[in-house]
Amino acid sequence: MLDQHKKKETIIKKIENLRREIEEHNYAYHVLDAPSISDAEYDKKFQALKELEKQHPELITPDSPTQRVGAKPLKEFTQVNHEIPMGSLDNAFSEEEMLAFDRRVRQLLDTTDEMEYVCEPKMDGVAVSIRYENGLLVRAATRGDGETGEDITQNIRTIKMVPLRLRGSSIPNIVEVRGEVYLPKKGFAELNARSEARCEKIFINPRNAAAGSLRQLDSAITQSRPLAIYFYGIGSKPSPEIPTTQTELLSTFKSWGLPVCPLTKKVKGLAACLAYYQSMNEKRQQLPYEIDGIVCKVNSQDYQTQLGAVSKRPRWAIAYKFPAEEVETTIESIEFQVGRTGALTPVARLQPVFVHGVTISNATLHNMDEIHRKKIHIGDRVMVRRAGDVIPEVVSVVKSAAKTQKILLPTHCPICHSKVEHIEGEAVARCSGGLFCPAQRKEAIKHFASRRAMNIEGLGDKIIDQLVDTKLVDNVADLYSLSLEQLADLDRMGEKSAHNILDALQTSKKTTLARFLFALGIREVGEATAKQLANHFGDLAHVMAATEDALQAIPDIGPVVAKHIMAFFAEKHNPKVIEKLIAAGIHWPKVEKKLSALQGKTFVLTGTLKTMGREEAKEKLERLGAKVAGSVSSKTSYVVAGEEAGSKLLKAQTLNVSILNEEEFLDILRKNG
Ligand code: 5U1
Repeated sequence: MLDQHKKKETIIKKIENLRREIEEHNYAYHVLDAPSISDAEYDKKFQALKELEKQHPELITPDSPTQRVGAKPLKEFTQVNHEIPMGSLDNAFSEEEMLAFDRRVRQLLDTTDEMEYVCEPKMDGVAVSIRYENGLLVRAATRGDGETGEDITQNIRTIKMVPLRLRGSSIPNIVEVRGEVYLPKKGFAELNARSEARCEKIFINPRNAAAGSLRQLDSAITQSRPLAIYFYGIGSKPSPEIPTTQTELLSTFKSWGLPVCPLTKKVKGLAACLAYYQSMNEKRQQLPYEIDGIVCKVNSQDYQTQLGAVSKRPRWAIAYKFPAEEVETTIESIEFQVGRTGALTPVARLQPVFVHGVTISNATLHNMDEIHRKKIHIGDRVMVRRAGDVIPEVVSVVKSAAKTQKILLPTHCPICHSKVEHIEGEAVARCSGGLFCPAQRKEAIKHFASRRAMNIEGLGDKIIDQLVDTKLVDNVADLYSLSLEQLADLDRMGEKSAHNILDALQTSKKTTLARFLFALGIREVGEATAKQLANHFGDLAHVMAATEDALQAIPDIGPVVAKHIMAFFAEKHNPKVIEKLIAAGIHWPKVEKKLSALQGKTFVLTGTLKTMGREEAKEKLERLGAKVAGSVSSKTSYVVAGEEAGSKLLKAQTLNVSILNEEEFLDILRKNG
């Protein structure tokens, strides 16, 4: 018995030692950037640990390096509310804008001293927030809309650079750390090469590839992508108190085992920030990862607190973006693409050019007016611009083709041959085929299935093209009656992928009214308008029956959008498709109508408020449904009068409009917030 006990003790010790050693090597490799053993030796230790754990599964702990993958694929991601919202950064694109930033910072802090800044490369990746409790990684979430993200814990655990347990002795009980997950250039090129060989989706840039990898329901797929991370911020107020400067915060991160970008630099004054920007712009081609600018932060956290934030954008930090990349190439031909609403977009097919790891072979020409304005012809040498996620565009002609060929707008749709309509005064020409046009049908279905709409995972563009071409799907409702055999028979589809799509279709049936309205693809109804429609009317029947006046009562909806909405529901075909979708099982929770007491009220702000700026006050009021006007009239509900209020206050008194002082105004915000 005693012998048995001793044996077990030895095994426990062995396992603990192996884990400690592996963690040490991970730390040396990822945080200190100083590998301490060869890959082969590392693998040997890892396999030894795996073997011991296999023999003694009762000794497996969640922070063991072997436990990065293993959880079952998820059905869907759950939502996470960020205790402290995940803000975003203001952008600067010129030295003048950086000058204005520095001036504003010093003005607000009432100092003429040069400011101490920390400059960091701006990783072109995906922001995440990771929570550690008593040192153990317990949850990871995407940024989402800043307030609510998605729980991607399983996927974050697969990234070797993310410690499953924090190191060191001074770890807060609870701490949320924020950083950027990215895909190094080499990993991106390898991933795309693999995808191409398997005829799978090619990612347009490393950021999209990183985002796509984090959005996998099966963490084994995420693990196969060589994701990396750098940490840069904190998302909770940990106790004991953490450091008082950004540089100290980053050093503390390193001591906890969290990797921090080694190119981060503390500098004094704006000129040094600008020099850092220049040096990064020169270095970026050689870096192993994509950066799209630098981030400049006020170092002192005391100052950061004093400066605060406006609309979740800290006033103490700014992203100084690199200019868009431009390359020269030749236009080989021009085609017209037909979009969801029938809009014809001229697209230039280019002699392929390679920019920062991405091959560009198409660029948008926007519309015919642009072609004429820029004097573009087939065969021209042109400059093409690629900026972030947007589709590359032709900027200008460098050298005209020897023999120019005029580009003409087709009179008939290149896809369905319906007449092309060009309404006087509108830049866009449209195919008049409506849903008869396969291109419009395909685009409508792609939009319906897209992530922010019905989020039908795996139903990619190529599959939708095939479904429409083979006439299996005519409208979005047909998606829900597809069979396993029909899907499995498509090109490059196996039974497993077909199963996954059926599962995703099933999952998509549980949605929200706002998503459903957005998914319908009504012209000019984006996500924000769809949300407003859902909140305002509360149910689908009321949206469908709304009059033009009722629609225009919503702040963002003017006569044009109202007409598009009415026209959509008046088209005989559309209510029938909606009926079929509901019959197929699409449902959503009842919408709690969020009619604020301030809905329909008009405010005018005058004078200086002590507690917030004019913009902030305006935004707070608008978020509560109020309108903010620039001048007082008899229709004004309230005038908020700060210090040194002037003529607007006098006018309010003359017109007998209710006047609020700052205290009363704050009270209204509190009661309705
Ligand atoms: N490097 C870096 N990226 N980045 C992004 N730092 C950084 N800081 C951010 C964001 C959104 O936000 C903090 C300033 C709150």
